[in-house]
Amino acid sequence: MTITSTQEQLAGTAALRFPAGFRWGAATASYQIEGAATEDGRMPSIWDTFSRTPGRVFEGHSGDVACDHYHRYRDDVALMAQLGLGTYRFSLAWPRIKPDGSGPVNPRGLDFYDRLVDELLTHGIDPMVTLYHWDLPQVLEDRGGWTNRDTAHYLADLAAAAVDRLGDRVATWTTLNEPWCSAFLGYASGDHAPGRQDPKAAFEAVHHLMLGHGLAVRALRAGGAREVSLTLNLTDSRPANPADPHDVAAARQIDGLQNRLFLEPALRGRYPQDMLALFERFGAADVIRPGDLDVIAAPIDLLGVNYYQPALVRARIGATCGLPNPGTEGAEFVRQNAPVTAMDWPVDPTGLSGLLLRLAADYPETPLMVTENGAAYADVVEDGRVADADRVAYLDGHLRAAHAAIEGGADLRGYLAWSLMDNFEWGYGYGKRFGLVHVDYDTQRRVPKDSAHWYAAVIGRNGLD
Ligand code: IFM
Repeated sequence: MTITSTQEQLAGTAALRFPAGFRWGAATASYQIEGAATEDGRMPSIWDTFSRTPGRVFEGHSGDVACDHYHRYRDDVALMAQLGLGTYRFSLAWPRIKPDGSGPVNPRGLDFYDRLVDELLTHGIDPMVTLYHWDLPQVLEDRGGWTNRDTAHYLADLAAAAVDRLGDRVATWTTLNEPWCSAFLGYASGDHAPGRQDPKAAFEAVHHLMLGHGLAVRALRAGGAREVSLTLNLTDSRPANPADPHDVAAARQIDGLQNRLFLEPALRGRYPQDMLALFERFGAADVIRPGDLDVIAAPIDLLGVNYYQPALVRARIGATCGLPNPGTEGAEFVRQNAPVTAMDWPVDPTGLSGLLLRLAADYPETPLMVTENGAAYADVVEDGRVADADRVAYLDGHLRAAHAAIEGGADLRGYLAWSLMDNFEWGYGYGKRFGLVHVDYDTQRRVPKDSAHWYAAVIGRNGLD
């Protein structure tokens, strides 16, 4: 593809079509939408505890009710069908399925997902199941959480129970969603549950999450899973001044902590040297045992890419970039000259094309799927309508970027918007709206936004006009 045609695509001036069989869908996560926090045997997760701790979550919000999807899943699936979604990515609530974390399965917990999967299939929608999207049973955190090696084995037990019950109907499985967040937001900055601030614990968590991923891949394969994946939140880390070797080194450091720390063990069976140095510096290296990396590198069929924004990085003595990763001293994020979303995240679709092309170049054997991409804006319902032109522009730009990456050789199999509907945005509570569908949390009324109608048309024509 010529540079001109890439620019035309990103500028939104060319009609384009995705490859036949491209998978279109949307994603959610259990704690963010389900509610029913104490029903049918579910026990607390670390997010129940965290959101009950004063000062942790915006205005004391919690996932107790959320979008009440546990009770409204039939209507929500009907809505998905109206939008023409072919794939729905959702996660399992570990404390529903194994209320005490490691012990017996609670059949009523799995019953819910059984019903959901059947409902999806009835509507012709492929279920894509994530095992772990952050709601660790609190009882496991009380035993050390992800700093405890046993947690990795318990994740594999969860995988075995889930695939045993759902594997006859669920083809695509994901072990972890965004282990970077679990480790660094959960154990280093404390912005996420369990709210710890301990760099050593964060690196221990990285390794045990990755070990859990590898063990869960094994368990899923043993249970007959047809397609197994891992989802990472990756970024395109760029030096502010590419001619300055210090900026280049700072950008590489951020790339290491957010990308290579997870990509390399999963896809190449090794931690990069610069990351191993950080395990050592923070006293966490001894959690890496002989043989672990072979387990972690169990082949996967698909790499899930969650992309929201690129990182522009410069070196500055005495600075920290604001990332919660220990080991980012001397690196600083530079504000980009780009519009921002309600999260204050810069909108730059070229980061997605750059990232996908880099993954295609570095890991050509692994097919890719965008498993999350989207934006929060301050949406309002007026006369029954949500006119979210800014979200449409965001999605349009990123789909053009995804298409450009495909044209450039990336084996991109699908795109899932984040999120199907507005939901509990972790520390921001219900204050940030990422949905294609607006949710009124007082009435639970759903209103598809303009972006939902626009996305349905994109799916219908398998591309953009
Ligand atoms: O809401 C989250 C999701 O749970 C994980 N990826 C990023 C989203 C937006 O912050």
